[in-house]
Amino acid sequence: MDYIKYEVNGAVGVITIDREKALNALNSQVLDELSATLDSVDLETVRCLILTGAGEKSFVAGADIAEMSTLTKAEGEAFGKKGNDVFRKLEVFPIPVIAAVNGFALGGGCEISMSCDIRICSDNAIFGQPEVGLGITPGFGGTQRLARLVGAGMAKQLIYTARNIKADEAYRIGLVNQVVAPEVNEAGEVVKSAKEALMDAAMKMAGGIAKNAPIAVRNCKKAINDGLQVDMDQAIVIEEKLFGDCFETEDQKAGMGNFLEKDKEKKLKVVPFKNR
Ligand code: DAK
Repeated sequence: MDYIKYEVNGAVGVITIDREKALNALNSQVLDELSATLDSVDLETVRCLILTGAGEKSFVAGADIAEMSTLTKAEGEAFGKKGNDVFRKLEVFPIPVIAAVNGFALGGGCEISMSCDIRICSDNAIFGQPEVGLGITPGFGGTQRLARLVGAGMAKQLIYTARNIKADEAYRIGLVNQVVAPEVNEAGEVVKSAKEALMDAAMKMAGGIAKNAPIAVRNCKKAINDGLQVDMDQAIVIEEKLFGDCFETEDQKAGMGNFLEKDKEKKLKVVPFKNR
């Protein structure tokens, strides 16, 4: 792989988009490599993924404008489909994916972060959908996912004006779950850079998710994702089925058994998930 790094740290996998010279912009090769990396994740052992960009300056500065600039209509559609397929793969990936957004998350960068379950960002992060300034619409799901995350009115304002927003505003409108500042000592010296502090926070959150019952966590992701696509009557049925699916698993027996034993010290016994 030229542009994607994948490391596993215990039950947490970290995918890094590593094309720093172009601020990690998404070209076809990056998208192909990201797709192949997701296919290679060992779901028997990895329980949460973190997606980030290489360096301190940029998460992903968008789709690759140089590559897109000469596309025909048909090629543009094919490029859009390539991106949408990978983004959708992330969105419905069986385990949670946390976007650790370091710096610019513009256009396709904002869109890929929105395909993840949770976004946390460094305090220097910048989000935006600048496409209308480039003569195109957001093409990797931005019109759909931004509206679902922050509401139609705010999404329309951000997309029509192509205005970039800083981390604090992204937090205020609910686009990100957490903003992480660099760590400074009493003398005001930076002891942990924005990126290091961000990755620590992402690892901490991922570790917290990974220690919970994996079948239950997966079923929660599916229930939320699938339930949001249908009306409440159907959504409740989706939840019932996924709730029922947790029973008779070792996780459920151990988790409830431990509680009933009143053994507070005993940790939930989490068994490796078996693909079904
Ligand atoms: N694509 C290609 N290269 C990029 C890039 C991008 N999006 N962003 C930055 N780079 C490259 C720069 O060209 C530069 O390369 P060199 O000149 O050094 O070779 C290098 O990264 C460093 O960038 P700058 O020199 O510009 O760095 P600055 O600090 O001055 O500025 C910046 C940082 C993030 C403000 C600036 O680079 C910038 O404005 N970048 C573009 C941001 C942007 O507009 N992103 C949205 C792209 S549009 C669709 C499918 C997908 C999409 C739409 C439709 N369908 C097929 C329907 C998605 C669209 C987008 O994502």
